[in-house]
Amino acid sequence: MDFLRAHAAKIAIAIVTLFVVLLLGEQLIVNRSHRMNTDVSASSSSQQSGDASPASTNTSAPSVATIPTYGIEVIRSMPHDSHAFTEGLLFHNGDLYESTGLHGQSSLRKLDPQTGKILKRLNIDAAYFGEGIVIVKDKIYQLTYQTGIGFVYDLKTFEQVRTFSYFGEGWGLTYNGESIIMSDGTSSLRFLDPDSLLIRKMLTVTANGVPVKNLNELEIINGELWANVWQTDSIARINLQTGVVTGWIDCSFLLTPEERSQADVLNGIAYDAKRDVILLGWKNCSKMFEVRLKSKEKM
Ligand SMILES: [Ca+2]
Repeated sequence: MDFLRAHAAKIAIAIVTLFVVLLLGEQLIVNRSHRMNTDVSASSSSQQSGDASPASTNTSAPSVATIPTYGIEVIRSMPHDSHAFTEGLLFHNGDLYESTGLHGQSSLRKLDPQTGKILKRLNIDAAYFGEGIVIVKDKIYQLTYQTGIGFVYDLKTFEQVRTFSYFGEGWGLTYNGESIIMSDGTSSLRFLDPDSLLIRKMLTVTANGVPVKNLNELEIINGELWANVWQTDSIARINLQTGVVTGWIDCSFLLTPEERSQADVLNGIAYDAKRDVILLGWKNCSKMFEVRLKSKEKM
């Protein structure tokens, strides 16, 4: 008892100190808990409001770029030989040229660009199935589908001046001022030297990273490559450097149901730069259509 009496003051101080320490500790814990609750509440609120906070951005699904579809407006229709199994169309110095296919019906034609009337025609040996055409300088080049032989004609006389060979199938042709560009039914395009007709490079066409096969008739329009996709009424607008499809053009509305039932597939694209007019044609269709691209997206 003497010990307790002697140290009562110290013991009392120790008890009070311990009580104060415990009280402060409890207060600190309460404050910390409250701040955490406040933070969670703020974070939750910002996500629900859909703002551009990193949290809401990170939780959103990865977006896939949508390739726009462009509209076209019809200027006029013009007559077309419904017996012509169109495999290629092009303008050259205001004149219109057509290649037709099928064994025994293949031909090279020069047409009146206003009336569609056949001005000049060269029938091709029935052993060959005419395909895409292109004009470089004073020569017309024509592919022949699966026979691996191309014909080169004099532009004015249609006289055959040489042949060339290629592997695989021959579908469409066009010219970008440097190379002849050739499609073969796959997603790959060949860039050919116009003189040697050897391959300079290959380019794969893709849409959203996926190869686009069945590329068919070709045309260069204001620096872009246009290619229709076989068995569809769609034309792809293609970046010539990257092969990326930057837009689609839906041409299906051009044909009436009756014309659609009579015609085969879309397979003619020709651009007259002087008039800024695009001519579209279907195989065995009695009409061709002069159109212009609308400046705005269709949808
Ligand atoms: Ca063409």
